[in-house]
Formats: sequence, C-alpha cells, structure tokens
Amino acid sequence: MNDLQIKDYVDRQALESLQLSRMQQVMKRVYENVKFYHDAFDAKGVKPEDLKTLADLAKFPCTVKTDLRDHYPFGLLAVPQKEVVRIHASSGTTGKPTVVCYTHNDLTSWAETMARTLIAGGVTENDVVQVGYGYGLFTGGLGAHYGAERLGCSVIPMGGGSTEKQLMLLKDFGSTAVCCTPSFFIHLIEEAEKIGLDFHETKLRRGFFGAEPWTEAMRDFIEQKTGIEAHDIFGLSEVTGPGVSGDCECRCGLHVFEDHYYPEILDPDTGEVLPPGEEGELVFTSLTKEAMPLIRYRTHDISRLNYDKCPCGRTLVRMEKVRRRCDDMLIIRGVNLFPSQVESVLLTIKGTQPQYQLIVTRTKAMDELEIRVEVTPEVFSDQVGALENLRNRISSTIKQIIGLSARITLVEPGSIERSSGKAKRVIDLRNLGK
Ligand code: DLL
Repeated sequence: MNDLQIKDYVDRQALESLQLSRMQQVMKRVYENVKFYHDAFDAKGVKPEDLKTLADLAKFPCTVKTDLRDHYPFGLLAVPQKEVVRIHASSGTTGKPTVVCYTHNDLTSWAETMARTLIAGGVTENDVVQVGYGYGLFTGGLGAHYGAERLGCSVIPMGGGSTEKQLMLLKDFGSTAVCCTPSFFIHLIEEAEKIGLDFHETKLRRGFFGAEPWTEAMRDFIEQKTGIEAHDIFGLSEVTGPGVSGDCECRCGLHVFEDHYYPEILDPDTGEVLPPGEEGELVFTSLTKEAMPLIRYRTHDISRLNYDKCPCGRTLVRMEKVRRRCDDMLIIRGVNLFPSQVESVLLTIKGTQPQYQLIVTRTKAMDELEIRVEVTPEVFSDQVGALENLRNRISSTIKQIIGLSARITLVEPGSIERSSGKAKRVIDLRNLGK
C-alpha cells in the first residue's frame, strides 16, 4: 500500500483523535483570523476551547452559502491574501459567484484526496486519464487533473465539450479512465454510436462521474453500453471541489475523506444533528483547509452516513449517493443554477416582467432548459422584430452571466399561473428520483 492508500484504512480511533486535534486547531484559526467566525462564535456563546470532543461540534454555528456571498469576495480568508495561490468560484444565489481560495498546502491536500478518489475506483499510475470536466473557475477540471497527476497517471486535459475530439483522443491516446459529468458521458456514448465507435473496443475501463445527481439506472446504462466501471464522485467548491468522497469497487456508498472533511447529517428544518444512518442535510467542516476553512458548511445535499465497515476494507465513513437537494438549486448539464439568478438577470432587461418559469427536460441524456418569461404589455403589442430582439437579449445575457444556453419563450402578460403562496418557478421534468 502506498502513502496515499494507507490513510483510507486507518483505525477509527486513531482517525477520530486526528480529526479532533485538527478540528481544535481550525476552530482556533478561524476564531482568531476571520471576523465573521469570531462574531458568530461570540453570538452563540462558544469559544474554540469548548470543543473538547467531536460531539461538541454541534454547539458551533453553521455556515451557509449566503455567508460567502455577504463576504464576497475575500472576506472569509483566514490567511493573508498573499498566501492564496488559486481562486475558484461557483454559482451564488444571485449575480455574484461564491468564491473559494486555496493556499499551496490546500492544493496539495485537494490533489491528495482526488488521487484517493481515483485509487478507490481502481486507477493506478499506469492509467491514462482523460479529464472531460470544464477547466476554469469550475473546480471539476483542475481538481480531477491534479488528482490524477498526483497519482502519477498520464493526464489528458481535454476539458468539457468538443464531443468528436473527445472520442478521437479517447481512441487514439488509449484513455483508460475518463472524468466528466454523467450526462456528458451519455452524450459521448450516443455520439460514438453514430460514428460506429464501440467503447468495448477501446482501452477505456473506468469513469468518474459527478458534479450532478445521477441514478443507478444511469450507471447500469453506462456500464452495459460501454463495459466500463462507472464510479460516483462527489464534491463541492466551498469544501474543496471534486475529491470530497467517491465510491470504491463495492459501489455501496461514497467514502468521505474524513481526515480532511468532517461530515455531519442535520435535520434540514431544525438544524439538529441526526444519528448515523438517518437521512438529512450533509454538512462539512474543513479540518485542514488553510485559506478559507468553513465550519459546518450546509451543502443542501440530502444523504445519510454509514459507519459500518465497507467490504473493501476502507474504514472511512460512506455517504449515500446524493439524489436531491433541500433548496431550489438546479444542476443543468453540470452547471449550478438558482432560479433567483434568472430573476436577477430579467430585472436588468427592459421589456420583461419578473414573472418567469424554468422548465427542465431531458432529451436523451442532455438536459434542456426553457425559460418562459412574461413580457410587458407594450412589448407584447409591438412588432415581431421587437420580441425577437428581446428574446435574443435575454438569451445572450443568461449565457454570459450564468453560462447556460437556454431556450427563451416570451409569453403574454399574465399568462404564467399565479399562486397564492410560493410561486412555482421550476418545473423539473427529469426523473432524477431513483
Ligand atoms: O460540482 C465539484 C465536482 C466536480 C464534483 C466534478 C464532482 C465532480 P460545485 O460546482 O460547487 O462543485 O457543485 C457542488 O454539485 O453540492 C451537489 O449538489 C452537486 N454534486 C456534486 N457531485 C455530485 C454527485 C462540483 N456525485 C454541488 N452526485 C453539490 C450528486 C453532486 N450531486
């Protein structure tokens, strides 16, 4: 076993004492260096010294996405900015993204946990890993990239999109593993069929799919069509990126790299900690992060934790596959989207009303987003050209600000159903529940 693997099999008592000492240090660091945490701890009447056992974590305040937005961009840094060597960002609830920063050590830990994710799925230094997650502010591309490099694989930094080229390189370079969103991989399968490429005849053996919910039925489909092993990998930018957890050969839950990310399950309504095995909201505390450690970060992802020893021998806790969230964030073709972001865009465009509906469908494997927008009576009675102009403007602004192509349908004033309670902004017709 190499230095990376060994960490997945540690005795749980030793792991828990490591977690406690790391947690005590992180509490002290955020209390001393981040005003937000200093104030939040004081408001709850807790001090870092009150953390005497892991269970004491429940006394500490949680962090939510809007806390990151309220301290945009660098207000939650726990180190001087000159120590930051990388900045990533993901979707915020409105126009501004959620920013995450990394020190040199943070990048080392991230590459390590991503490498462990790949190892759990059977990858070794002999593999050729094609990274089909987007590079850029999104953590998928660079996260998978440096993890595979840390493991000593040959990495192909392909990035997202470019279907034909992906397939060509996969065949010509002999990729043995691929990392991309499950929906994109299904799209690759369909395109391969069209050009007569049979995955069974390529060297591809494994796929590491995540960044969006996917079902066991999709796993079966992928495995049957291609003959590869399809692994689920989970992560989120705020905590680090991909590499927070991943499933092993047993595929019975995703092992959380608990020496870096401490998981809890909370009742999403009351915020109470739920006992092991119960379903609730997944929450993470950073144990090693230096630049922007987060305490009890509420992911809004629904899962449960299983502390039974896995047949693979790893002692790390397993989280159940995430199938849904407890907020209104949608993930469309791997892009995170809050309905409120669409609202913010519409409010900047003259001729529209803040009455809209998002309709999400799945044609074959690809998610499609339609945005129905009510226009003002003046625009509606105007000539066709004005409507067409408006449609183009909305579409390009959405693409520019949110990064998604959407079909825009302009509708008559008053035609979107009004509700007396919460407006029904989203109609999600994809079947992601099973
Ligand atoms: O999606 C990081 C990532 C990249 C994970 C590549 C895996 C692979 P964000 O853009 O911040 O980060 O989105 C995080 O995506 O809270 C979940 O709701 C969802 N998500 C990520 N992985 C999975 C998965 C990246 N395997 C949000 N299953 C998370 C279900 C997932 N949902």
